[in-house]
Amino acid sequence: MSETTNAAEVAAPHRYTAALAADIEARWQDFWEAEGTYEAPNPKGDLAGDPTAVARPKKFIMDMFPYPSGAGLHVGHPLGFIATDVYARYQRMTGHNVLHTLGFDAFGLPAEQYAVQTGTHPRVSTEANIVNMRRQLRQLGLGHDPRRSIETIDPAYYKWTQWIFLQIFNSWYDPEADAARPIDTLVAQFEASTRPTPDGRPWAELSPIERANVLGEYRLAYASDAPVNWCPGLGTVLANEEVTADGRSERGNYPVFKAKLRQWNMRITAYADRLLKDLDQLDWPEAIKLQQRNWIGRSEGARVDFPVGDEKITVFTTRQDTLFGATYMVLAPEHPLIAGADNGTGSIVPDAWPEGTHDVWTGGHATPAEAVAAYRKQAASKSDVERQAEAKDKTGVFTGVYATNPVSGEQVPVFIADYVLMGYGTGAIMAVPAHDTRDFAFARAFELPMRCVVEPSDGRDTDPSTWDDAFASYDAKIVNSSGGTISLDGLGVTEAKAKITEWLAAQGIGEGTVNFRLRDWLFSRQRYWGEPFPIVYDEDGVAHALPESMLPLELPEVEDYSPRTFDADDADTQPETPLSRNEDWVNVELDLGDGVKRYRRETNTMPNWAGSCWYEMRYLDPSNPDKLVDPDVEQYWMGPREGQPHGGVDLYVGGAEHAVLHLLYARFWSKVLFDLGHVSSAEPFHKLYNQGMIQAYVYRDARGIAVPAAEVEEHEGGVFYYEGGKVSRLLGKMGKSLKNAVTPDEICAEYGADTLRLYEMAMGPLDVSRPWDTRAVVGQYRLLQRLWRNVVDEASGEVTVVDTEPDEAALRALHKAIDGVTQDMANLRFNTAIAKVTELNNHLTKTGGPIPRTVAEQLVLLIAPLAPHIAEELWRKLGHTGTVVHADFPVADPAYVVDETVTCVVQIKGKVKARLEVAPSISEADLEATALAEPAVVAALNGAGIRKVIVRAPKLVNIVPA
Ligand code: ANZ
Repeated sequence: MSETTNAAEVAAPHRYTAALAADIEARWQDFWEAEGTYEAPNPKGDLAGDPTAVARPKKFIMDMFPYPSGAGLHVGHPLGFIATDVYARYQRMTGHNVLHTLGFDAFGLPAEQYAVQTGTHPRVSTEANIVNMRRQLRQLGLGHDPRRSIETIDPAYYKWTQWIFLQIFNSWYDPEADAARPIDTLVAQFEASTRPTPDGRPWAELSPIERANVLGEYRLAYASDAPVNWCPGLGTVLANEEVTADGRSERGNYPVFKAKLRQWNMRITAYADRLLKDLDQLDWPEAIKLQQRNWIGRSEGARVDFPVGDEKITVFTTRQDTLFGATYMVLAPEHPLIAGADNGTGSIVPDAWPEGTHDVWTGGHATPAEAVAAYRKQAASKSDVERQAEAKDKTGVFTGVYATNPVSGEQVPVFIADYVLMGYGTGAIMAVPAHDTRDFAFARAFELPMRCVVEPSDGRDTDPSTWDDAFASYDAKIVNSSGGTISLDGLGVTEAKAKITEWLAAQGIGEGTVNFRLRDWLFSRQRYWGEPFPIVYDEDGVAHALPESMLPLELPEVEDYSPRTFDADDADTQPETPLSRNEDWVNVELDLGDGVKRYRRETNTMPNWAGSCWYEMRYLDPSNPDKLVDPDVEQYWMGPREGQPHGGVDLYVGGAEHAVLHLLYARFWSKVLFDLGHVSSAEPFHKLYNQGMIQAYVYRDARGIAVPAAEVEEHEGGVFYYEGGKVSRLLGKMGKSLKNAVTPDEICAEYGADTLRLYEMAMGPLDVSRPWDTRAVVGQYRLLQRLWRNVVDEASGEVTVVDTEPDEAALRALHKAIDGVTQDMANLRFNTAIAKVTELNNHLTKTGGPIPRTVAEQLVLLIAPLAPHIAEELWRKLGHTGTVVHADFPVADPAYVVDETVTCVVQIKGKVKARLEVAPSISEADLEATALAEPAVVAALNGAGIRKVIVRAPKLVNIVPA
C-alpha cells in the first residue's frame, strides 16, 4: 500500500474503500442468511409462511441455471444473474412476493471427461465445483431463496426427472382430446374394439410382445431402431440439435454418421402444432420465436400416390399444383421400398437395367441392385445437412423402376439421391425440374426431361431447355396442365392447389396434409454421468416401467466412467454404455406385480437436457417428498392469469443460444404434465429475455496463440506488446482458454461487489453484448464513494444529513430521478437507471452542504436494488432497524416531475393584465390560446373583438383589441 493511501486513511478512516466494502458486504450477507431475508413464502406446505406476503402479487423471476464448471465463474457469467437480482429486488420493494433462486444443472460431459482423465468420481468434482460457485455467487450479494436451490444430480431431484419420464412413457397422444392421456385409456379402446389393432385381431389374442409393440407405436416415450446420429469419436449418439451444420458433433467436432440403433425417443412431434400455436401468447423476443417456428417447420401440402406395378410410391409435396410437371421421382437412399435391393428381398428394384437406360443413370454399375447398394453406402457417410446443401453437385442413381404420374399417365423414372431425406415427409418426392431449383440441377446432370407448368412471369419463354435455372414462383398461372378429368390451366397457384388436392382425394390417390420439420427427440445417451432410465426389460426384451416406489433409481458406482470411443471416422462401430459393464446392477430380480422375475436394466442414461426441462417446477416445492410440486403451490406461482393465458415464470433470463433445444424441450414437458393434470401451466416461461454477452479482448502473438491479457502492455497508436513481442488484439469471448478471463473474485477484492454489480449493469443495455474493461470499473466505485460521502462523515463515520426540508431544486432532482429510475427498473434498463442515480448524486454533491434526511433516504432506496450492501449499511446508519430489502421503493411526486415553469406576462394595449405560469417549451399557438382563455384577460377585453395578438413565447403576449 502506498504512503498516500495510508495518509488518506488516517485522515478519513471511514472512507468507502475496498476494505470497508468488504466488511459491509460480508456483514450484510451473513445478516441476510441468518434472517432468511430472501425466503419467499408458499401459500402452503413446508415453505408456507407470512400470509400477508402470499396475499401480495407474486413474481417468479428466474435465470437459466449454470453448469458447475471446474473453472468457476468469470465476470461474464453473472451478467444475467445480477440483472435478475436487481429486478427481483425492485419487485420486492414494490410490494411483490418474489421467488428468486438458483440451482445447478450438474450432469454432463465435462465432469465425466474429467473423471476419465483423473479417476475422480464425477460427483466429487461436480460437488466441489458447486461449492466454489456458490461461494462466488454469494459474494455478489444475490438475493436467492437458499431453501429452493436444487441440483439436478441430487437423487431426491432426479427421482422426479425419472418420474416425469414414466409419465411420458405411460401416456399417448389422443388426437380426439388433442392432449396426452394415460396409456390405459388407449388399452381400454383396444380392449373394447373401439380402436382396431394394426392387423385387426382382437386385443385379447395379441401376445404380450405384440401388445408391447403396438403400444410402443403410441407411447410418448418409446424405444425404436431409428437412424440416429452416431458419433464414434465421442462414443455416443447425439440429438439433431447437437450436430453442427457441417455434420460434426457440436462438442468435440468429430464426424457424425447415420446409424440404425435402438434408442429412446420422445414423441415431441405430437405437440408440433401446439408448440407452434402457443408461441403467439408468449412474451419472448421475436427472434427466438422465429427460430422455434423454423425448427418446428410447418408445411402445408399434399401426399400423392404414384403407382409402381402393384406397389405405390407416396410423395409429400408442397406444390401439388405442379403435378403435371413431375417428370421423374426420387427416393431417399434409405427408403424401405428399395431396402432389400442389396440382397434381393422385398424390393421393387428389377434384376437388370430396362431397355434404353441412359448411361449417366447407372453410375457405371452392371445392375440396378449393385448401383443402389453402392449409392446407399456412399450416402450413409454424409450428414443430413451436407446432403441438403444447395450448392452441392447433385448425385444419384436410377433404380431401374418406372412409376406412373397419376395425372399425365406418363412413365417417370425413379431415382435414389441423397438430396431427399428419409426423415422428412415420406422420404420420396415427385421431381418438378422446371420449377424446383434442386430438381433442375439434378435433371440437367442426368439429362432428364422438364416440363414448364407454371407460366414464367419474368419474360423467359416456356421451353425449359433454354433456361439457366428453375422458375420457382407462387405468383403465376398454371399452364400445360390438362389431362383426363382434370385441368388446372389458367388457375393461380393457390386455386390450382385446392383443385388438385380435392381431385386427388376424390380419386383416392392423395390428400392434403401438413408436414413438420420437427423430429422426435432422441433421448438416450451412452454415458455414465446422467439420469438412469427407470426401465427394465424382461426376457422377451419388452420394456417395463419401474413402479414409483422404486424411484429414485440411483446411478450405480462404476470403475470406469468412459464411454467406449472408437476411431472417429469408423462409421461401422456400435456404442457400448458404461453402465452395461456393471453386471450386478444390470441384472435384477424384481416383482413388478406378477411375481419375482429376472430383468435387465436399461443402460443408457438420459441426455443433459432432462434435468433442465422442469426445474422451475421444483423451485416451487423443492423438498416435497410426495409430489413433483403441490398443485396449489404451482397454481400460485405459475398458474395462468390475465395476460398470461398459459401461465409460466414471470421473467426468465438467459442466453439466446438456448433458443431451440432447452426452451423447446421444456415447453414440451410442461405440456405433457399439463395434459396429465399435474400442473396448471401449459408453458414454463411466460416472459423470456436474452441478455447480451460480456466480451473481452483476445491478444495473440505472431503465431496466433493467445497470450495472457493481463500481461499485455498498450503503447501509443494501439500497439500491444507482450514480453517484448508485438501482439494483435480482437474482441472475442472471455474464457480460460483465451487467457483473458477476469474473475468476480478479483474485482470484488479490489472494489467490492456493489461496484462490480453497478459496473456490469452500467456497461450498456442488457440485451447488447459489450466489451469488459477493467480500467473502467473504478468509475462506479467513485459513484459509491460520493454517495457514501454525501451521507457519512469520512472522519467520524457519523451521518451528516440534516432534518431540514429540501429546497425546490433538490426536490425536482430527486423526483425526476425517482420517476426515471422507476420506469427503467420495470423495463430492465438498468444502465439508464444508474445514469439517473448518478445525476442525482452529483447534484447533491455539488450543493456542498449536508443534505436533507428525506432526500438521502430516498437516494439510498433508489440505489438499493443495484448496490444492496452499501444501501443496507446507509439505511441502518440513517436510523432504520429493518432491512432495506423490504422497504418501499420511492414514489415520484408528479408535481416535481413536470418541467419547471416560466412566468409569461399578458398585456392588453401594453398594460399588464395577467401573469401565467407556463412550460418553457410552450408553443406560440398554445401560449396564445392559454392567454386568451385566462379569466382576467377575458374580463379586461369585456367582449371587445381582437385585432392582433403578438406572441413572444414563452414570456410575453400582447393583445391589441379591435
Ligand atoms: C414438388 C415440388 C415442386 C416441390 C416445386 C417444391 C417445388 P418444405 O417447404 O420444406 O416442406 N421434399 C419433400 N420431401 C422431401 C424430402 N424427404 N427430402 C427432400 N426434399 C423433400 O419442402 C417441401 C418440398 O420439398 C416438397 O415439395 C418436395 O418438393 C421437397 F416446384 O414437391 B416439392
